[in-house]
Amino acid sequence: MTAYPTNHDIAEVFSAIADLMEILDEDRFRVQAYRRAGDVIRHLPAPLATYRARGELEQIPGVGKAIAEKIGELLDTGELPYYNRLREKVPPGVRELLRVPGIGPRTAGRLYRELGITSLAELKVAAEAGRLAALKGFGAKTIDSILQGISAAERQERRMLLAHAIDSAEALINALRAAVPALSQAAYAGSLRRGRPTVGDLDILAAADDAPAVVRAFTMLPLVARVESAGDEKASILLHNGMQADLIAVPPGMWGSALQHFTGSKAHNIHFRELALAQGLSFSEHGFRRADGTLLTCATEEEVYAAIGLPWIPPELREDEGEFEAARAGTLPCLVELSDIRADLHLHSTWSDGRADIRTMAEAARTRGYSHIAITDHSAYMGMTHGLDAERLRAQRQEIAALNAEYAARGIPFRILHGVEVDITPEGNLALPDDVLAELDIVVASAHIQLRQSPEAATERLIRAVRNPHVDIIGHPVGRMLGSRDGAPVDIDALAYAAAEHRVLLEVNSGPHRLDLDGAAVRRALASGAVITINSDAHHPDNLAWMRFGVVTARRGWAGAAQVANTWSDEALQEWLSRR
Ligand code: DGT
Ligand code: CA
Ligand code: CA
Ligand code: ZN
Repeated sequence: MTAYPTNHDIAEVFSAIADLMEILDEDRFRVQAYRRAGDVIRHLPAPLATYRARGELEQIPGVGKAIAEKIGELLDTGELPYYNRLREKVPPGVRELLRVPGIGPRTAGRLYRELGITSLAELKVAAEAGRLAALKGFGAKTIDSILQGISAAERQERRMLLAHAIDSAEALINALRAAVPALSQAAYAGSLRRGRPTVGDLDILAAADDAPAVVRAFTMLPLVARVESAGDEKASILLHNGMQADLIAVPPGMWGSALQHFTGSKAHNIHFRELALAQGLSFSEHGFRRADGTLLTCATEEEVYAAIGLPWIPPELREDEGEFEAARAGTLPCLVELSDIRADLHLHSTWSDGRADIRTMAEAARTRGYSHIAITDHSAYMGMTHGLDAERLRAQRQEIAALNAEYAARGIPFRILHGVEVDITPEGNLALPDDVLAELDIVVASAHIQLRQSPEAATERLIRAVRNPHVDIIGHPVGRMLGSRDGAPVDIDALAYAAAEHRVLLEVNSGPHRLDLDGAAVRRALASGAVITINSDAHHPDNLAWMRFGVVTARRGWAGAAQVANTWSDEALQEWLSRR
């Protein structure tokens, strides 16, 4: 843990304590108390340090004297001896079992205490060997679903977030460029280039006259922990951060065909090769082989697609979901680009759980060339004292008005919209009254708790929010967290239809764990006539840069700039929202 633990860090500690106690079969009520504390802290609108400074820790629901003391210890030292002692009693691999869908702490505890299982690998061996049947209450069906869960957990473990993968791929490419001055081109391909929310491995492509020298240099980069295989054109390595990377090195004249091939997807490539074959061309990463045996090489991807009579297809569309048909018909969309974005309509500040004040967030947005932003701090909800209520919203409004006046006086064409991120209750009500919402420039409505609902309830919840005349944006509509939680089973078509009718924007939240709506949902939403907005949901000025991941996600949903409301001017946005 870092020297200054965040609410999230501390919440994780309490959740871990609850898991460990449950694994050890300790008192249910104490387990529940820690679990509740973890959940509540995770959703607090202000830093725990602020609560403590005001002597209000024990006013947080679920936080009593004992937990308040532990929060204090964690804030001061970053450590909790009580937690460390618990961890010593349970091998680390036992908590890993919880990643298997269907295995909770109680089951993990029984697997550990009754069968001595201390890791996913051991669980797999035991399940396959039929040893789980020895446990009371473990029928064939349970064991079967555990086996399926294990492979799901294994798959998940190996995939990384797009944002992390891009960071590493760019670092690798920069290091390679520095090591090989004669490199003519280098780029990442694979699912990373297609912008998938998670990525299995990094596929790096390099072009140089001396391909084997590039492979050698690649395997010797300091970032590389282990070389798994290496030849003249290819190498597979493991990075120190645990990521797997493939390098393919080609002569510059083959760059286009290699880039096309290694970008994928596999389904796109299969369809592509069928189309090529129909024209008597056999395609591989080396180029097109004609019937007479001669090779047609392609230095650019444009040449690759042109060879079979198609325009270049953007990588984000290459999933064989209609892109070939659109390319042939000349109806490929002109996709939104990062440079089209001129606003970020979901930002937090220190007024709730953000890490920087409004001015700092605004200046970060100006640095990015934006013309307007919305500050949308959290509403007070679930009895939280530091979310915004009517009174604090009024105070915040004055601060924003003063900043806007300052920009106007300095002749800077930049405006801060005063907004809020208001909670949608499980029933679809909003956590602030209508007259308070009416005073705001823009309202983001989001669901944060109790996302496990039936499809009907989850959809109705959001549609009720859409129907509120003050709501302008539905934030992270599905509520998924990549790697830890599926989203709510929202009917995207029904939501989008309602959003289009009531002129409410659907968000593509750019947070690396969210990317919500995802590409497929964006495509459906646009088809139902909805308009989207791509927002960073930044809690820190650095996080405004997440916008690029949201843009890639929207592109995977075939979104053009006109369908993304934050490519519009402030006036155009106001005009659109007011015409309802
Ligand atoms: P990932 O890594 O699981 O997120 O997904 P991709 O799409 O990056 O897949 P990967 O790394 O296995 O391969 C990268 C691309 O290279 C893939 O999209 C298509 C191409 N490719 C690689 N191996 C094969 C293959 O055996 N057959 C075909 N058709 N294409 C391949
Ligand atoms: Ca890959
Ligand atoms: Ca690969
Ligand atoms: Zn937010």
